[in-house]
Amino acid sequence: MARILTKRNVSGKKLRVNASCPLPKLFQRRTNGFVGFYRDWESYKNGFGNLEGDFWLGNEYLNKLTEQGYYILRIDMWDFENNHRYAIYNTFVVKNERSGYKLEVAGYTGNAGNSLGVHNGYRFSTRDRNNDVYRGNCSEMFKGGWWYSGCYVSNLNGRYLKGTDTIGVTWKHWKGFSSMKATRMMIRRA
Ligand SMILES: [Ca+2]
Repeated sequence: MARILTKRNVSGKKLRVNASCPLPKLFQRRTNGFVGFYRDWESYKNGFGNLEGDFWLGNEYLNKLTEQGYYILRIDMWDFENNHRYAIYNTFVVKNERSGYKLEVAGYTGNAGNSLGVHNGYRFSTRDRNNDVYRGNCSEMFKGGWWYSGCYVSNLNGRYLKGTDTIGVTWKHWKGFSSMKATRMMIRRA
């Protein structure tokens, strides 16, 4: 039996979410710099961007889905030479807003290296919501919204750029501070 949740999508329209759907659900995509990811709390909460292009589906959406079922997280990434790597986590939960959309992630497999594991247990931070454990503001320093700890080992919502820069779209276990050409993050019912 399908469980339908009602959510507002990135343009504010209500959408129906089939919570029992086994198909992968894309919630982040980077392919170019046309959509800026240096956004505030409300933007990351409700989602932004273009579902046909680059977007973040929304922390509220992730919370609603992942707290009521078991979800696997899959992350794919490509460098500017079109090499591809992936990371899979067999546990992925985004806690509610009150918790700061705290991340629970475990069970890494893949070939990209485990650059999200150290973010386990940390709250989401945006430029206007300093929830990290560093004395400064990690989001402001590294130009993204993420589960910064003190500050990061991955920064997939960083600034889209070509080259090596700490504010880029980075996954340290694979490419260090070399920014990615493309990324996508998706969840699938376990
Ligand atoms: Ca801080």
